[in-house]
Amino acid sequence: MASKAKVSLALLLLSLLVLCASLAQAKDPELKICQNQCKRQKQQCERNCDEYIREKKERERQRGEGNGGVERESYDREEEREEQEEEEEEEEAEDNPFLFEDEDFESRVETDEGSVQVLQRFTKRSKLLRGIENYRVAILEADPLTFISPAHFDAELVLFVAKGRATITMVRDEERMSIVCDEDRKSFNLECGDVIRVPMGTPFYMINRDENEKLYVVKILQTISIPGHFEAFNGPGGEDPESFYTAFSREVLQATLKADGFQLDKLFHKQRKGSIMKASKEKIDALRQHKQGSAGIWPFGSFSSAHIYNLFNKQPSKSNQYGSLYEALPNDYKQLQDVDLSVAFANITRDSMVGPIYYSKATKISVIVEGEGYFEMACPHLSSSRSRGQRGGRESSRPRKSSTRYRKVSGALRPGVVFVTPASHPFVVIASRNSDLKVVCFEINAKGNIRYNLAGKGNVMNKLEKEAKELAFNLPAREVESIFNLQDGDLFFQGPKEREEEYGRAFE
Ligand SMILES: [Cu+2]
Repeated sequence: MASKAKVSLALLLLSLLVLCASLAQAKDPELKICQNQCKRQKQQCERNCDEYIREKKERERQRGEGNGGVERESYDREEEREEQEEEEEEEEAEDNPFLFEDEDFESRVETDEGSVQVLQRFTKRSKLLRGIENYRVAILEADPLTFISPAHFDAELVLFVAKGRATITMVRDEERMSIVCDEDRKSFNLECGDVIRVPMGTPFYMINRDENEKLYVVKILQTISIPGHFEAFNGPGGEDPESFYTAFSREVLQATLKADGFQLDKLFHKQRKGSIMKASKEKIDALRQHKQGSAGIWPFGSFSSAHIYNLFNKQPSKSNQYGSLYEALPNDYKQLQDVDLSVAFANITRDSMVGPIYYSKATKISVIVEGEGYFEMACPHLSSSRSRGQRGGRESSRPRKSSTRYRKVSGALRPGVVFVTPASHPFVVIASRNSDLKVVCFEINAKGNIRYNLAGKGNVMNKLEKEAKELAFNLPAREVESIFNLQDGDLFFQGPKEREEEYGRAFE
């Protein structure tokens, strides 16, 4: 009996202790912080689950039914998995691995006022896109009179304003700042056609300063610290967007900011609007750049020359009735040299086409901004059995002396679609009969890149020696020449007359 009493007494003491502890805890301001952290972790976890399901569905879609069920793996194991997948490359590539649509984007920000959609990693789709695995594409849309919260990225960023009017403000690195001038930050008013680079790690924020028009910005990111991956780091914020300050322990924050718990709670728990939010006209007016003639020269860091480059402010590099090409090459715009990128905008007139061309060393990522159409590309990497099927009756049964075969890759183009034309792959882009096709292009490995025309003026075939033509085509040179001289246009041509079938197929 005595031992039973002892046990009950011990239990009583224990529960008293627990009670005291929880009472003490209730008073402790850290409880609230801890609860908030838990809440955030839970939200993060839910987000991860959503992402996992999306990725899983995506893989299932690519591999066809009955072959799904991919386990969630850590980033470390991703590499290993990718190596295993190399074996399956051929099969995977049977689909068009060069075309990306709405479902290939994931939403990183989604508020009532706007969104940031990020295209999946290129290597997630196919190993054939390894050459551009360090690049990511993102699209920002923001309603009129909105503020996009300050953040820095662990990637180089190049923005192209496809629609609307923005102001971007970058905050400068203090050390460099003291060397060159006394400004803490610089704002640039951006218009349609502007290209601007935000150097990696630079804190920046934006506004849509237009009262009526949506802002539409196409971004390319060159990932550096974790190839193929990038993250935004929000300093200002609270619960949503979460501020990275809140990852530090409370003691550290109190000591570094010399603030008490009450002040910290106030500072980091107010914001819940997400990173794109409405802003009053007065605030927008204060945030836009008021100086005339936009930015001028801002000599900090790699910003040693002009900062904004407007594609439409100079003559197009090619233009005729069938279309125009505007380009910002690394030589034109020094900001692009470090990232080895060129940015171009092609406006293909309705019922017209650009190409066939190929780029000697640049891989081109094209984002459709407006209009409809389709593209075709010759690819030697995809399974040859398909190409035999497509070529139908023309296929001879004679044994082949060269093993390289080309498959036609094609895809329907509409706003928001992204397609990739790897270096050296010949391609054409064709606008629909009803609308001009407007395409923003990022060309990776731009330094020393050459565009080779395969038809029309200056085409490569016409540049071969007579004897080389004869030997290579096994035809008299004049016959070869008479054919390659028929088209005298330059780069942009009249589109194909009969293409209902092709067009229909591309839209399937
Ligand atoms: Cu290929």
